[in-house]
Amino acid sequence: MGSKSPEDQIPGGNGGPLSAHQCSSGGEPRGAHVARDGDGQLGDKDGDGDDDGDDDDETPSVIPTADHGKKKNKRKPKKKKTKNAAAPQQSSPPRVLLAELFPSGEYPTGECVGHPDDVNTARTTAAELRLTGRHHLADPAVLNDYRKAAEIHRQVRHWVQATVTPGDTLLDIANGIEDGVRALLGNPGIAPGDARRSGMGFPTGLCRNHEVAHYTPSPAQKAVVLQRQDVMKVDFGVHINGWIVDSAFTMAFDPTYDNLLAAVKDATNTGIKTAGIDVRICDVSAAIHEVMESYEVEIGGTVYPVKPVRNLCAHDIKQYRIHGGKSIPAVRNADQTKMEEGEIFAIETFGSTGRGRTHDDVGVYGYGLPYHAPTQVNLPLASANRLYKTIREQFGSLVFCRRYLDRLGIDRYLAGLNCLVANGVLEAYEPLADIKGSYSAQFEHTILLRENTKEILSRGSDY
Ligand SMILES: [Co+2]
Repeated sequence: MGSKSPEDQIPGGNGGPLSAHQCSSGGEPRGAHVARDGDGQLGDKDGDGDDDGDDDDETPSVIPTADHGKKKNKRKPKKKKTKNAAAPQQSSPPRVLLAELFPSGEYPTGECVGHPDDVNTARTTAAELRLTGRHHLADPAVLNDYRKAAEIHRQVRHWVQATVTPGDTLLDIANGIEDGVRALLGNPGIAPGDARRSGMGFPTGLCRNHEVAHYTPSPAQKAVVLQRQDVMKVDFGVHINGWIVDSAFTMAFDPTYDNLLAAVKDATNTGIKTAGIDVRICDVSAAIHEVMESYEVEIGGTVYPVKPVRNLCAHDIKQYRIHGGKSIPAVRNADQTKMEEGEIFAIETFGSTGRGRTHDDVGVYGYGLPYHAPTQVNLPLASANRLYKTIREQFGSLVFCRRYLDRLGIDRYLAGLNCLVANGVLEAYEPLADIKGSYSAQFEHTILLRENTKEILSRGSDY
């Protein structure tokens, strides 16, 4: 989920050239293949027993676990099927509890790399970290839960990449993602407090073409059908105890957009590579900017430079807070703020063939209470006060959308919702779009700045 910053808040100036620019492995054009080649490990496991009743060989029904060490993505020959009961495997659509796939209770580690400039001797001490409230990543239970959330993200997005095709409605895709996440967690999130224990970190974003961020389908609107020419950003979050994995990718079915997707994937990977403890935000931004601008894409005979979207930023994440307060723009700036040990960042970049700047589009994406929301409010509208209590119980400060209220069986909430927004109690998030006719892409990973390593939690074989 992108962090929006008004353009005039982006510090001016020039962070200067950065030496760290190298094209990362994410730079090769992949475009259309994202939908197809996330299946590097299909058939690669022991015991490909079709005991889930889904025996369509053309439909991948096995979902790989983290295997980011592998250099991707050639379909390996399927092993002979054995009817022996083997370790359970993920189904398609994903419905197998993740805990059943990892009986040890230990979930796969993300990709771990060193911090870029690991020479600082004045590193924060453990005691200081406790004081700043950033000690959670040293807790093995928190770390394991966080890795579990990341594995659920990988398995659910694999299902998207393997099955979503033009002709699908965005509503079905969003519901499919959210049903999958909740099934793998084993938590439908209906009883009060359940969705705060684990579930969606924010409403699934499905933005096409010039829509850049913060669009989610609503049953109240005319059905939106995915087209073959669409470039679709898929952005969803999985949380356990408020620790949110925020990760996004872009799908296209037409190879025209390969370079656009490659640019943004490269820019995001460059941001990830540059990030680390004691690294200044301006240096991460400058590296991202340089890489993004080095690409162009030809669409319909016109060559477009790929522009970084300047008012959507990478951001830190705090418990139950998708935007923790630090922002990393995708354009050069003079922000000397450093990334610090114990911090969690969603490194995301957006590239566009339009202006590289978004405006608020019509409609509402979602709603969120501030982190320190009062226990109750007393507005003139009784239904608003009741709705406030429900929202606080169900979601706390997690961002939610109208679909999430619908599935709780709440009805006639619209007047209350609008009243809470009008009174500044509840924040509403608008869809964000570039100019019509433009195309944009997004890639995003959640990274943990641990004491001795940078863990790219959501890394998979796909991106
Ligand atoms: Co985000």
